[in-house]
Amino acid sequence: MTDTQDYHGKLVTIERFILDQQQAHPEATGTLTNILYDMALAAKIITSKTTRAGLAEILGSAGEENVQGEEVQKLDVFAQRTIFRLNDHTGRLAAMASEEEEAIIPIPSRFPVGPYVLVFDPLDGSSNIDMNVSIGTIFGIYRRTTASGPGTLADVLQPARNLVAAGYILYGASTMMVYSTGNGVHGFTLDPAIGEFLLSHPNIKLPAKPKYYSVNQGYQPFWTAGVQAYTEWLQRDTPEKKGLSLRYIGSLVADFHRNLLSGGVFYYPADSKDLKKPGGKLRLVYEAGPLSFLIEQAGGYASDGAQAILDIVPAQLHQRVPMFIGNRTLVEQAEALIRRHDGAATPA
Ligand code: AHM
Ligand code: MG
Repeated sequence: MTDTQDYHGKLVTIERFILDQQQAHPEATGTLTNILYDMALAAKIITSKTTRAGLAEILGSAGEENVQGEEVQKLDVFAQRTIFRLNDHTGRLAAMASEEEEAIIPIPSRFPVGPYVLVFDPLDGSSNIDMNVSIGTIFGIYRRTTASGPGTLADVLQPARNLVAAGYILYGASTMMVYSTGNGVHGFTLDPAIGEFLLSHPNIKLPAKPKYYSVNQGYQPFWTAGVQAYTEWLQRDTPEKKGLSLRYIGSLVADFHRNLLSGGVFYYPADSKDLKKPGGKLRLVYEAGPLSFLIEQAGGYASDGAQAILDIVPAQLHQRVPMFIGNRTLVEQAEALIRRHDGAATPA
């Protein structure tokens, strides 16, 4: 196990940190390490575009389009292609799956396949881009379950408890990459002057005293009685906590990151607003699953209102799931109030 205390006061790049973690596991082949490096590189490349988002059209119409003969790409498409291209040829993955693609993404047949699968949301919260609000990338890495050949959907449809690594990249005032390989949650901040991620948040643990609750309260009329009661409970002083303040950015990575550092709960419950989305909005495989893995590593808990999200076996790639994620006491209270007010079968 890496003793993150060793790093106190030292300049530690993400490469060194990941390598040190690998060296604590003599049986490791380095394959997982290299996938994480590739995600860090993807983060730098995507950052170079997201920080110029407002300029894309100006630059495009000023000549970029003519010179390159192609249209300025939408940033989410750019992020998707960046992650795909960095990972398609390395021989480390058997398949990928992304929010941007309907089916799983095979490794092109001219390249070798490897032992892992990568699931990702290349640019979550992309409706915020035009307003210069933080956005993020979410990813998870599984060991494939099939023995050989091209990866299959079955390799991807695993419960998040099977994740061997998960993380996110936050494109905010700084770019951060936060990840876990099941040995704590560690955060790195990109120093744009040197182009390196430096260890800034070793071994993140949720603060015991939560500060915030995060939900789109505009949907309150469409919530179940259980979710209404839960929200009222969060707002009140109770023996477990002081009444919480509301913070909601509407960008999952940014909301999650803030609550991870401050303590609190984020929820996107099932509601009756859109009957086509009975499971809420968020996706199990590449949004809720990886973040649930991280929150447990930070001492918290994630639930769909009835059970641990980590235990849900996905039936479909783009399946939606209600999500309550944060400090364990807060999430367990959501389960209790939903059970009491909505009955055991809800909310999915
Ligand atoms: P997206 O995957 O289409 O970007 O949507 C996901 C986003 C999350 O980042 C955020 O938590 C949620 O949608 C916000 O939804 P709403 O506007 O309904 O509150
Ligand atoms: Mg998304």
